[in-house]
Amino acid sequence: MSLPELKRPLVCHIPVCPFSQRLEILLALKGLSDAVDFHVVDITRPRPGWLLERTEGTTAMPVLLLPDGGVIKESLVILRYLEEAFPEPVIARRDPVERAFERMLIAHEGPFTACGYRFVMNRDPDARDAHVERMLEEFGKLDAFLTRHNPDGTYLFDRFGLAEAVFTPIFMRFWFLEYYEGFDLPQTADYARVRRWREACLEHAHVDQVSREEIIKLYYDYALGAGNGALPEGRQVSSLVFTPHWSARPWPPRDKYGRAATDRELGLLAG
Ligand code: GAZ
Repeated sequence: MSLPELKRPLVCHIPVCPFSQRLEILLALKGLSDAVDFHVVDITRPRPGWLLERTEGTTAMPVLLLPDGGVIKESLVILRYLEEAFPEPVIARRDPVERAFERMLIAHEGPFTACGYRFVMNRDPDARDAHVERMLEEFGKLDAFLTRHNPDGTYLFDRFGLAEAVFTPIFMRFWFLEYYEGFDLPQTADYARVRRWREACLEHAHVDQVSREEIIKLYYDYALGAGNGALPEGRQVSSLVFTPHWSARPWPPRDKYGRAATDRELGLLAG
């Protein structure tokens, strides 16, 4: 396929990618899901030529293609662009100080995401405890920030806003830590504030673009240390493929440190 002439901005994305779910959540909050078109890219195959031409060779998704030829990369930048290009209803904070606090919390997302990502991809059982500790440290930082800025509230401010759109997809991906690592936040006062935030984020009406089952099944290869559509040893088909559809596949084994499941056991062979 070649790129048709665009009438509206086009987001090229990988379904189930947390970075593109942020954009979907923001548009849903605004009631503007139709303002932007989405084009699905298969992460297990090489990117189409028309896309590489527009991105000048970079492969990370999401990218936003503008009708005038412009290209916007990086989910947080695209998020900001959408907030400003479609200003009503406002989702990000307007007050300069509140905006700064919002951005400070959002600045935690990189280390937070990377920490969970390294944890799920770890292959060394002896390193597990250290990963748990680092993950709790990251949750602890979020707890401290929320406690400082809104001790009695649920969200960072009075409602689900930009920071929540940024973090919720990551909280959802971290269901894989619960499934493959048996990791969850301890039920202690130390994490009560971030737990309350996370629960409200996960229950919000506009975050239903992906399900827990889809995440667990598609991210199996991450749990084996193979990210971004790479193939674990001995396998022919990535757990991130579109067909067979995830809903038709069995749940993967929880034990990521034991024997890895085969393509057949994972329901990845068509027919
Ligand atoms: N900083 C970029 C942004 O837009 O915010 C990151 C974009 C990105 O890494 N996109 C990935 C990609 O396109 C797909 S989503 N990779 C292919 C390529 O060619 O670069 C899941 C995670 C995670 C990190 C990444 C992903 C994921 O840690 O789904 O949870 C397992 C990749 C939480």
